[in-house]
Amino acid sequence: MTDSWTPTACILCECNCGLDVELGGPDARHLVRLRGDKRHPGSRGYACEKAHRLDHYQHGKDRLTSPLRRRPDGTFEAIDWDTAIAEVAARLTAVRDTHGGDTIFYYGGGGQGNHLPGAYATATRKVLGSRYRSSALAQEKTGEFWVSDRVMGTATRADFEHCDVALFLGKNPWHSHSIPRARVTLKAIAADPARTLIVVDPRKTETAELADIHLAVRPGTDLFLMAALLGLLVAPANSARLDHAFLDAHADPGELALALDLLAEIDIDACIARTGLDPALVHRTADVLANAKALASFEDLGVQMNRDSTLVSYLHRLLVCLTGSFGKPGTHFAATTLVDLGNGASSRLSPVAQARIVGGLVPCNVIADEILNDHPARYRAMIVEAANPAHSLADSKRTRLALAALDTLVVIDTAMSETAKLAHYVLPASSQFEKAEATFFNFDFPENVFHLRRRLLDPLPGTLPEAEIHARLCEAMGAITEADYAPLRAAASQSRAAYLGALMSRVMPNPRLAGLAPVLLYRTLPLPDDRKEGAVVLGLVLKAALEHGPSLRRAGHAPDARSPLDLASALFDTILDSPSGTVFAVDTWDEVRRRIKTPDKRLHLYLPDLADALRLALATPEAHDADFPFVLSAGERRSFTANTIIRDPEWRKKDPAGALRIHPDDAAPLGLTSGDRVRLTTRRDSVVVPVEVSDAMQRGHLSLPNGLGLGYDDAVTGIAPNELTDTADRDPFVGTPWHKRVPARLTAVA
Ligand SMILES: Nc1nc2c(c(=O)[nH]1)N[C@H]1C(S)=C(S)[C@@H](COP(=O)(O)OP(=O)(O)OC[C@H]3O[C@@H](n4cnc5c(=O)[nH]c(N)nc54)[C@H](O)[C@@H]3O)O[C@H]1N2
Ligand SMILES: Nc1nc2c(c(=O)[nH]1)N[C@H]1C(S)=C(S)[C@@H](COP(=O)(O)OP(=O)(O)OC[C@H]3O[C@@H](n4cnc5c(=O)[nH]c(N)nc54)[C@H](O)[C@@H]3O)O[C@H]1N2
Ligand code: SF4
Ligand SMILES: [Mo]
Repeated sequence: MTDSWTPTACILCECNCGLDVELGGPDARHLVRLRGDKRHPGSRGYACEKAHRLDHYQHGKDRLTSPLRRRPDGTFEAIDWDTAIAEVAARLTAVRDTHGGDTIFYYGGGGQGNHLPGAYATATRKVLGSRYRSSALAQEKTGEFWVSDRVMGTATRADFEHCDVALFLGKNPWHSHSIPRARVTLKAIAADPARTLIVVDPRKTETAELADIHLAVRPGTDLFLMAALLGLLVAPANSARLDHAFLDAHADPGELALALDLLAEIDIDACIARTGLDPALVHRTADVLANAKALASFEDLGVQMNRDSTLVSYLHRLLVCLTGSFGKPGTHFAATTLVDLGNGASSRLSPVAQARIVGGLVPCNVIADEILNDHPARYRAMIVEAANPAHSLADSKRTRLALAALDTLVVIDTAMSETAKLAHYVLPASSQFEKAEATFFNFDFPENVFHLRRRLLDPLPGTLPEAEIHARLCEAMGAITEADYAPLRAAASQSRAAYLGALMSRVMPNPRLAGLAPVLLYRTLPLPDDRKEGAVVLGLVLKAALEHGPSLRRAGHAPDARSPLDLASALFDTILDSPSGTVFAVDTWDEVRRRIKTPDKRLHLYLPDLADALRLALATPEAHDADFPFVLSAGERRSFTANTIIRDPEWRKKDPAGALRIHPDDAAPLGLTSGDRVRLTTRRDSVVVPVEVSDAMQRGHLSLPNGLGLGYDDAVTGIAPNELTDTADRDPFVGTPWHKRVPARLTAVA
């Protein structure tokens, strides 16, 4: 039993707030007290209510403690690690040798708190020749990535701490966070009469309660709102409102003219009518946006998992550019990254469904289509790591069919997830407190933070960190031998400089070894036990030192470093020696303005395919489906939801059953009061769920929480949202799901 506080981080959302933890309980393995870590340079002591419940993650009853192999009758038998690694290696190489590496699909790689597994998995995938992959980002951000890449050559985040106008489009940061110290920042904006908080959400969310302007659009009409706002912004009387200096400096002039023509065509009144909003409020909002000195904006799932999502992303991008909201304090920036999580469009298509791959990710909604057919290029095997697609992909019933149709499904997880239950092999990972871990959600600005958390506890017996699992798999497949390790080990015994030299001269120029670098580093770089899995970070830091030298140098870790190698080495040492995280890059707004990375360094504001689709969408009348009069938002973030990271329902201090939220006028005809149950039916399923009658909802709009419906202790709590969704409901450009727009109906339960 120790009574000292040890630094770590929260793993429940992408903010990864620094935490101090006090261990206690049996074997001192429980996270008994938790508080925000003031030394963490990003979160600076901030933490929300969820962090206090992390022991429910560490001590879930369904933690896995042995590799499992599926028997022909569908039950599992425990096997030892040597057998598991040998058999998984043999089965995956057999698939590769028979059908080609392209038929081995990789899903996941990390969740909200752990991205090192995905980094190590690149070695295993390289050996297998597996090129197709996906993750949850292809359920949310790929439309925004695709548009941002075409318009600006980069994705952006925004500086809410210094903006005078903040716009949240389909986002409830009070609960979902995603910006550092969200509640502090939101309250500061709300309290300052000189700053304006604008929230676009059909619900009166906690964030909307704080807002100066709440635009409670009719669900799914954000495209019309954005069109109206942009139409107002470019109206001839208002053209002084555009940031002409910014546009003259950066935009392609011909395309700017075309974009302005496109926006000038918009029938503003008709668009406003579609949103159900008071026209005066929309006009006032346009005035606020036009007069903003610094606009920070964030689009999220309310629009990204909704119809017209990519078109909304396009109009949002136009708003950012036309108002010059890029490259100055309080606006958008492109951060220095250690790993580019999803930037970059690509011209690749998925092999069977021929769906557009953005940021290297196959659209989640076509994964089942890629498997359930007899096409020779169909995926035959799948590795799922730190993700739960049988629960998180649209249409769980179809996902289960697809996973069952695979020759081999290998799941690497800490717990017996819905996906693990379907696997041929389950490989038990050590928890995020039982190994060194980190994420690449590093979006702070101007000081960007990286936190390599140290191992807090010994691995639960029977489990292994992913780094070890991938190293063993690569070795078992015969892809790496002692002969590959020996020169690196020899160099390591001399000095860090010799080691980096060996990496640069022996590993990087050799395509076979370069692909295996994560495992080579893990096996040969001498590190303290509690930081071992951080080895791959040296490779990432080296790459960053080569690409972003000035930003890294400004962080001051190696003021005298002469070469990128010295810089990388010094920064890596700082990372190892900073248990609460460290600032790894410092940027300037001048530098940001140089990060318009389209091939000609210009903003491309007119995207012809999206412009045509916009014209069509604005001219298409609203369709009504009498069978499904309600719009169900399937997957709201609430006070105690965190995807499927914590499976024990006891962790949720509020809303234990995960109620369906409904407006009083919709509840009354069915005789419903809070706590009553109702039957909810969609095209894919029919379930019975308790309701919470709430004035925050709009009529006709229903909302279910995200991450419920998990099996635990032989019981299932709440509704798994994707039993209700349909893969066909997806964006036509990038295949993102319409989880916030599920056609539904309600009937009384006898
Ligand atoms: N507590 C908690 N926090 C989380 C997570 C979690 O599971 N729990 N998950 C993390 C993850 S993975 C992500 S991606 C983020 C997501 O963060 P958010 O995008 O903020 O999360 P949601 O609650 O799913 O959706 C946001 C809002 O969209 C609104 N919405 C629904 N329909 C529409 C519509 O038609 N138009 C508009 N404008 N809005 C609409 C909903 O009412 C909701 O308030 O949260 C992260 N943070
Ligand atoms: N209907 C609907 N569906 C949605 C959403 C929605 O709003 N509505 N939201 C979508 C979004 S935005 C997201 S981000 C996804 C989230 O869904 P997924 O990306 O599938 O991820 P998680 O639910 O976070 O699952 C994480 C898994 O990692 C495991 N795990 C935890 N720690 C470790 C570890 O250290 N190592 C390993 N190997 N495994 C570990 C957990 O046990 C769990 O099984 O869901 C998406 N699905
Ligand atoms: S859930 Fe997110 S905001 Fe809350 S403490 Fe954890 S990382 Fe921070
Ligand atoms: Mo997400």
